[in-house]
This record gives sequence, structure tokens and C-alpha cells, in this order.
Amino acid sequence: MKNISFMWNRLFKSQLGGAFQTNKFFTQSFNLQTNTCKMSTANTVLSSSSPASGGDEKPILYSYWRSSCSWRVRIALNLKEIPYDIKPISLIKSGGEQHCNEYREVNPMEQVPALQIDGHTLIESVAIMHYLEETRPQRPLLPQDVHKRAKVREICEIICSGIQPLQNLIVLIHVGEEKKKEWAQHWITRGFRAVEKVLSTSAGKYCVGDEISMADCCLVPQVFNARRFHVDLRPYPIILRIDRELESNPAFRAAHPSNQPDCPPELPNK
Ligand SMILES: N[C@@H](CCC(=O)N[C@@H](CS)C(=O)NCC(=O)O)C(=O)O
Repeated sequence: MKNISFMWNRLFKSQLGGAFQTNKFFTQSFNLQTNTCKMSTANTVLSSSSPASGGDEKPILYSYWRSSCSWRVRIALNLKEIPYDIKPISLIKSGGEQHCNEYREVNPMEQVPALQIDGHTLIESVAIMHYLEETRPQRPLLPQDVHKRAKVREICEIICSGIQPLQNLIVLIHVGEEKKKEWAQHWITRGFRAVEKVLSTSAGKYCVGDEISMADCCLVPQVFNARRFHVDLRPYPIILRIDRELESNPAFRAAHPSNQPDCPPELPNK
């Protein structure tokens, strides 16, 4: 059994440089055999320590490099400086490892992400981000102000309920190869029109004011998806500005698909 460890510190040093390296030591490790959906017991045994302490064991994130929902959680973990291990679940290999019996025990929705943390297995990216926010309040992802919080949730909801599910892999397979691009473009465009409108009153430097929030964790991966489907983004200048602003943020960059252990070597910039 061959283990590969990624010391993100090295990545930060080689690719990012600067501020994020100090005392931030993200170790993402994965096991080549997990790509066949065999999960090592060593990695699934978790500490039962209290959530507030973060437990002794590193959380394990079931993730796929190009999954926007996994990416949201990776950003949140990185922003909160929570070290974690990644178990890649390939959404395409052998018809999709998310559908294998063993993974269905982890996530009965047969989707990524899932997070093992504090002795629990959590699914649903937004619920996971809220759990992290409530148990690890450092570097808050929700504003104090209740109106601003509502705006953050509004943007998350448009993206996570109104856009992503409609262009998810399982839906696109159902729509068919011929129509899938047009289908995805239609729903992303419709949702982005709404997001842009909300941002026109909520945005500062980021989606809501000048602090990075959950809304930004959701927006950036969705912009990546929009580009994948060749959506014309010119009508959305605020979305584009915020995406550009966050492009160089170390927590966002480390979470980027091209920096994931399961990103195919021939696709580092896709
Ligand atoms: N509401 C779920 C959606 C998860 C989801 O759609 N994940 C996608 C990847 S972004 C997936 O696993 N798709 C696999 C499939 O469609 O078979 C969440 O936010 O976690």
C-alpha cells in the first residue's frame, strides 16, 4: 500500500510564497488505494475529543479535485486554518466511486463532500461550513450584523440551491452529452443574474462587505464551473471583480482544483 503525503507548506513555499506559510501547516495525505473506494480503517478512526478542542485526529475530507461543493469546504477549512487529510473520491472512475457501497455508507446521497470530524461524519457542504463556524469560531465566515448574515445566506442559497444542483454531474448525465453545455449555461446564467443583482447592494471588497464570508467560499468555485461551461461572464462585473480579488488569496489558492492531490497531472490548470 503506497502512501503519498502532501505537505502544503511546501506548496505554499513553492507556489504562493509569503504570509500564509508561517505556522500554517496543512498536511493533506491520501492513499492511492482509496481511489478504488477502499477506505483505510486507520484514517476513519476519529478522536472523540470535544469539538471545541478540535479533537486529536485530523478531520478527513472526502473530496474530488474539481467538485465545487468539496472546494467550498476546502476553502472554509483553509480559512479557519484547520489541518485536514483528503480522501479523493473519483466521480468518474469506474462509473463514479461515489456510488460504491462503501462510500454510500459515508454519504447516502452518493456525492462529495463528506467530512469526518470530531467523531462524526457530516455531509452537505453548507451544513459542514456551518458546523465549522459553530465549533471553530476563529476567522468567522458569517458577519456579526444580522442583515449582512442574511445576505451571506441569500447568496449561498442562490448558488447552492439555485445553480449548482442543476448543473451537477448526475443531472448532466441525464440531460445527455448533446444538450449538457447549453443546459448548464442556461441555469448558471439565470443564477448569476440574481447573484449579480444581490451583490450590487451587498458587496464591498467581497460578496458582503469587506470581510470574506461563506458566500465567497461558494462563489469562487461556481465561477470556475461557469468558465468550464463557457458561460459569458461579461454581464457580471461584480462577480468577476470578487473572483479576481480572491484568486491570489492563499486559502483559496490552496483549495483550487489544480492544487489537489487527485488533480490529473495533465490538467494542472483546468
Ligand atoms: N448539496 C450537496 C451537493 C453535493 C454535490 O452535488 N456534489 C457533486 C460534486 S460538486 C457530486 O458529488 N456529484 C456526483 C454525482 O452527481 O454523481 C452539497 O452541497 O454538498
